[in-house]
Amino acid sequence: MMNDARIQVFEAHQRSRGIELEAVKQTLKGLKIETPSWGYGDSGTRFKVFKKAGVPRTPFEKLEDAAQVHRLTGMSPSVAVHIPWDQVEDYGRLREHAESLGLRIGAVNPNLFQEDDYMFGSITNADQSVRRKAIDHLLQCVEIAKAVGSDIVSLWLADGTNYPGQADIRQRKHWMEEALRETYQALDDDMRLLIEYKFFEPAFYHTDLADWGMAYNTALKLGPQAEVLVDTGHHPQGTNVEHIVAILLDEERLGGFHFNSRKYADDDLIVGTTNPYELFLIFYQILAALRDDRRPSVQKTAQRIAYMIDQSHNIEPKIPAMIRSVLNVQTYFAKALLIHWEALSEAQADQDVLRAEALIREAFEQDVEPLLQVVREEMGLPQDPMQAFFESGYLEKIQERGIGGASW
Ligand code: RM4
Ligand code: MN
Ligand code: MN
Repeated sequence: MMNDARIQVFEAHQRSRGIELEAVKQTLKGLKIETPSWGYGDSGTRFKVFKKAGVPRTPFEKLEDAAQVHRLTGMSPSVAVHIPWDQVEDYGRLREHAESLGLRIGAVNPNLFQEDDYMFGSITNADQSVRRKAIDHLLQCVEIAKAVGSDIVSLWLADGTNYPGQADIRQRKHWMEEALRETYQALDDDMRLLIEYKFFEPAFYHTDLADWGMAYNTALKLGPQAEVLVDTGHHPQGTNVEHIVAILLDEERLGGFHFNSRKYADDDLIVGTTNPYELFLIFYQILAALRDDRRPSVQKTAQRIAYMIDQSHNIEPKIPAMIRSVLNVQTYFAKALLIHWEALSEAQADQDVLRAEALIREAFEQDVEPLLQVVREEMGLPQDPMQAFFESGYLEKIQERGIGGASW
């Protein structure tokens, strides 16, 4: 039941802050967050994969679980796939299955890190036949994207070395650029290649695409259909991720996000659990770009950002973990929508440091739950998607799948 008094208090409070709630609600209703097929499967650390009962056994069942998240949150109509984890004989059938569930298939992620051949690298391997094999996989993923009706191929390259002197870093860079050029050329005009960077792991000395600058430089060389993907867990400690976001927006090359939380490394925990202020500040930069009427092309970049989740649920039940993640993204997005932009511009023009900081923090501290309740009601969604999921009987139903579902 909606708590009317709480909503009235919220609305009155926002009115007194000078916030136009209708526009905020409209923007909130448009927020879409893609969930990853691999987040529904079993995963673990290098020490252990805990096998859970009820985990999807096939890509088709992963889509069925993802459909629950969308049904209850109204925010996740697309699902990213990873090839070969989600390899099927007939991609037309996979697409139809997604559509029958009210979903579509989103980013296609080539996997260039699990074959023995790739021990010393894939598209940067000194062995020409391994490079060829890796490029062929990239090309196959472009074709799969076309077959499932997706316009995004999203590449994280695991290539790197463990020791100084192990390989010729500059030669590898050229091989990588060659491979990505060939991949880029296979894209249809309306497709995008997202390039995801990460500073370490599985390699520990150097990684061929280690940071946003390398990813951006590569995208720039490839052309306008290549953009950078920011995974929030892929930076050294202390990195100002929202600054990177602002720069990539301004350069019109921010293609998408992999949201997740981290405390130490690439922890892939439920988004918003460790550093919610960072998530909020990322949205602050995006909303600022969306409002920048002087720069229509930056606005366009901000409008088509692909928001995706990239998590591994090692110990927690996967579907509710995904629901929590989607709801957390929505919460911190909603808070950023409550920034008082005009007051902020004035404070910045006056170089009023304390007021500017206070305006940002004040938005972060707003309780947006009443707002989200109204939005959910207007969208015909359950007031409490988490509770609705636990009451739906779906978790009990999938127990019949038994133990031994999909895992990497
Ligand atoms: C990587 C990276 C990729 C993800 C793989 C499984 O660290 O985040 O996006 O696809 O993990
Ligand atoms: Mn990622
Ligand atoms: Mn990662």
